[in-house]
Amino acid sequence: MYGGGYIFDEPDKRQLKEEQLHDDPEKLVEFEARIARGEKIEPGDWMPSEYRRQLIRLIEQHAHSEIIGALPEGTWITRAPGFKRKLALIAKVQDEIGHGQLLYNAAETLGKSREAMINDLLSGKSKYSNVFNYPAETWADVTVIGFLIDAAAIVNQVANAKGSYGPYCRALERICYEESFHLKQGHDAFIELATGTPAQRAMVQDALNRWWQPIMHFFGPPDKNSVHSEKLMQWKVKMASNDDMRNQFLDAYVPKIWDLGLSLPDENLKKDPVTGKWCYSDPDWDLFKKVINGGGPCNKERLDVRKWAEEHGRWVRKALMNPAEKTTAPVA
Ligand code: FAQ
Repeated sequence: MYGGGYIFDEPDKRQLKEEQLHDDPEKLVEFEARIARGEKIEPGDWMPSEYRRQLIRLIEQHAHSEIIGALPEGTWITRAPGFKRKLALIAKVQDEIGHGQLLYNAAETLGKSREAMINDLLSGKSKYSNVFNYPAETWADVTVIGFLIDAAAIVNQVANAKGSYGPYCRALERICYEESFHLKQGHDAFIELATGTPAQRAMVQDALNRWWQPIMHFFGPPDKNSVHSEKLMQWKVKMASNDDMRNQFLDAYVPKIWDLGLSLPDENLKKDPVTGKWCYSDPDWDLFKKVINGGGPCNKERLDVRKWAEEHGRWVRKALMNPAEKTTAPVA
């Protein structure tokens, strides 16, 4: 256990069924009417137990993604090419950790403690975004993350900022302002390589080839296989389906990549002129499942770093909680 006991634990499925039986049907009707009228639900308001459980799951996974997501780029702070790129990267990584804080705060309003969320991340019980389980091998990888993963995150977050749960929407609004700036710095660094020397172009092409499939996975399984979309969309937590978000992303960013004379590793990728939807090869969904369940190339490394940080920061948390008590830093 990291950092103490549970104030709240996510109910298991049997417990949840039990709770749902006690959801007052009249209150449920009124709740759904409020959602239909576009009202925001606030922490003290009545909400069905399944709405609470789903929000905790989604916001918590999002928070974990931000703090784990800082790691691939974080490893490049000391190696960023030049002073200005280094400054921008330091600021971006700090912002991502700040987003994690905002999101943990939003999830806490639903009754799950920070300690319980961190414990669930470190034990592997909670998920975080698939994309952060791949290594950032070259500087070009950092530009692909800053440009395309931030872009993908913005597509998702701009949509969901209009959702039904007040604290999550307000956190997303602020996050989107910062992510938009991240996207600009990522795009700028990406263009610099794409319009640079043959070696720089080759490096960015190689990074695109390796990151394309994880980025296609980022929006989640196809709608027909999405477990949670139906309920989440009914309750306006998710404001666009996985396939719609993927399509929006392709619409906005594939032309920008092609305009730079770069290619994407999918010969079936094209926009259908009749439907306006993008066609693409199905990414490997078995690989996606493996990666999100702990079997990706960097899952162990990512969690090990967080465990180290948790252990080595314990004395600081203890000192903050009990300023009168004598605390000493562990010897490194
Ligand atoms: N990775 O039924 P659905 C960022 C899981 S922030 C891992 O379709 P849902 C910022 C899903 O949890 C990036 N797991 O799920 C940044 C579920 O498993 P469960 C994170 C995934 O929730 C940029 C199962 O598959 N953003 O990048 C993924 O309706 C650069 C079935 O799937 C958010 O978290 C995945 N990609 O839709 C930081 C936004 N996709 O829980 C640093 C909030 C699906 O039943 C550098 N989240 N799964 O065991 C969402 O909008 C939704 O959760 C989706 C998935 C759209 C991701």
